[in-house]
Amino acid sequence: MSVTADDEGFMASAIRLSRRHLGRTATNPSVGCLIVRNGVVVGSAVTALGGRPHAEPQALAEAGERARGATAYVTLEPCSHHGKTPPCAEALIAYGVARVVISVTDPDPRVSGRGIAMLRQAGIEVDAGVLETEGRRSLAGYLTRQTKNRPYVTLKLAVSADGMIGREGEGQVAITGPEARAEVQALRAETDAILVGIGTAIADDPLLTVRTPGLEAQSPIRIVLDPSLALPLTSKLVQTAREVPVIVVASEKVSPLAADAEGLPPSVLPDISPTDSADIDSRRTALETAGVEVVYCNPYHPEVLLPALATRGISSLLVEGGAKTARLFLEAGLVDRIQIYQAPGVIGEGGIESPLQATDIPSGFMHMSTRMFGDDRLDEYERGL
Ligand code: AOF
Ligand code: ZN
Repeated sequence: MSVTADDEGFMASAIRLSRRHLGRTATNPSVGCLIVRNGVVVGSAVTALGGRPHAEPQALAEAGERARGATAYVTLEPCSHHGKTPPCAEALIAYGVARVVISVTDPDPRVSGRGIAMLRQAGIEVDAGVLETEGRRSLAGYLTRQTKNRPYVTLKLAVSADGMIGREGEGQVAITGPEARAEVQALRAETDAILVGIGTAIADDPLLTVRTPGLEAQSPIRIVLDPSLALPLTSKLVQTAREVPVIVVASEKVSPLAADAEGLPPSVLPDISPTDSADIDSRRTALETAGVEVVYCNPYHPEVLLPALATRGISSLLVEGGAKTARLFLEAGLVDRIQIYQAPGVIGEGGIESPLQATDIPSGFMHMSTRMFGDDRLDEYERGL
């Protein structure tokens, strides 16, 4: 049997379902599964919060006897390994499913084609690669961490009509309206970690949490690139570090002068004054006492930092500011998705220029969509996975 339009329709539903637990199943991917018998969905599930149970056994349990002879639609190849749960491929076989339709094959070395082989050996018909582009987008964090050993990076910018992202010395300036801000909250909720530079952390004193009622528990880990540990103990980030984790990435070389010596352009270096190491040690102790985790890693080289974050299980990272941090990631070629909110208001005098305008998106990015949130226009650009 070949793949039909109905197959694509059910897979689209499975992908949509999988998105429900995005950012809440780490380090497992959020997978969607539908069991369909005679064109009717008789079981459906998404990977449980925390990553287990996997999607398939839950959908099969709902379908029960009706799974016999049915078709299963799964966004990721069913697992074949005995991990923390038994293999999903075995469950599909045991329930007597006749056909399995898969969007994306699993790069996990414990699975990687073995799930499909197990199903076929049991006489089950398998079609893989259905709506693969959409499936890969829904699994972007998982696939990027598995295959590139780093998180999937989204850069979000809110730009005024005159191309500014803020005003010098004024802290947080409202650029977008409430609808766009609500959408950003939803994006944070499905992301593992959110990152800002020390300049933004000091100037804006942001909280970086999810405040949407009911979704507060989905706040991402908050990360500050802070070479010389300048994050104030009175900042909102430090004050709330015991409720939502804060990681401060400090320079291994302590002094920003050392970074200068590495030949990095001033456009990516934060404005910090050199400090002596005794001072650094006492600040580290104070931050740790307040519940902040201090990690020593080169904050100027995302290509070093990102694998370290992946090793901690972070699959998706949202870079929210400021201009220097955005440039650092863009210049390293380590941005996978760009979201630009274009707002109608003008910042004018003293504006901080956006590191990126909708007219100079780096090559390799494809324009994916334009959506309106109130008066603000969101343009989304992605690179291929
Ligand atoms: C599936 N269905 O819903 C998910 C899968 O640590 P474990 O034992 O839970 O295994 C984690 C691996 O399981 C993960 O790397 C990926 O290969 C797979 N995730 N597989 O059949 C699911 N979430
Ligand atoms: Zn599984």
